[in-house]
Amino acid sequence: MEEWEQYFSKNPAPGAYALACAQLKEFCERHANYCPIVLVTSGGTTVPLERNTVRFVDNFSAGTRGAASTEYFLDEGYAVIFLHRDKSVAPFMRHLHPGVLLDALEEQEGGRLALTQQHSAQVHPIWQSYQRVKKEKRLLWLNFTTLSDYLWLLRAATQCLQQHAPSSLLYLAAAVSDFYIPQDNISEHKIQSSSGPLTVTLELVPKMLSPLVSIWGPGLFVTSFKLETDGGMLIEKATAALRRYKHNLVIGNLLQTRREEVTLVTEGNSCLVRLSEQQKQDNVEIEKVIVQEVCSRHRNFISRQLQENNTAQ
Ligand code: PAZ
Repeated sequence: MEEWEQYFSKNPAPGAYALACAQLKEFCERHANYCPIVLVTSGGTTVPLERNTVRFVDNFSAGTRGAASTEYFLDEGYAVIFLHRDKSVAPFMRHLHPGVLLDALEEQEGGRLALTQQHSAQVHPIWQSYQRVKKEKRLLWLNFTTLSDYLWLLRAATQCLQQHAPSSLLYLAAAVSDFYIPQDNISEHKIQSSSGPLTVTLELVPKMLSPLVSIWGPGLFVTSFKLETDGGMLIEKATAALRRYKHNLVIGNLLQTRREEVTLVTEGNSCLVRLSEQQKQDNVEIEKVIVQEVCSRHRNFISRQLQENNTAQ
């Protein structure tokens, strides 16, 4: 049995998983004939140290990339499955920071609170887009917290979308833990400090891109992200991932500069995307540029696949 198969040999948490699978099926069937569908993964996964979890290992990702990209995919006409870390940055809502919101309100006659004219003008187009997407039911919200929740949902979503290849796209922006504690080794209850210093051994998570590309989602356009902190390694690591998993696109980014530049790596080619000074002044988000580029490559991919299918017939 492959390592990844062992991971899925245990059952998922009951209830929420079954509901998510039903939602995925309904969502994909409803949209597949009308628009392309993208799975956007977003935010970081946790690795619990205890089964009744008090403590866990986490990472830095707030989910900004995934949330912003979701809005731009919706603008491009996609239906979006937004698989995100619970309480991470959310599309549309991200523009309304709770702290700032209090400053954006003013008291009207009669004591009613309303947005100031300036804030109302800013929020209005976001509110309109949100309402349109909601009416068209083009956004499916699925959430995870732990690595395990994430992996089960990733597999289910990929298998659903596979039925609708090549017009479905995976955009894997979540920061997924590379390490975990297997179920059998997790302490049932809160680890006691009275037992002295804690030594934890984290095992390597099986590389899920491998079954994802070749078994769960063959024929899908798969875009993964690769994060590094050492600029000298980025392209090499991104290229190695592409060669190893044989998917369509790796987007390399550095922790320090990820809001202003990324590198799109395909077989034999790497293309730096960097916001210009003008774009920064105009508050253009890099996700807008990334998503436009990914959609254009996805459209070319679809055309090529259709041509190949026609030639084969
Ligand atoms: O969530 P965020 O906007 O703060 O960061 C985005 C990101 C750096 C997590 C993403 O662009 C990324 O690189 N995800 C993949 C990370 C990896 O597994 O290498």
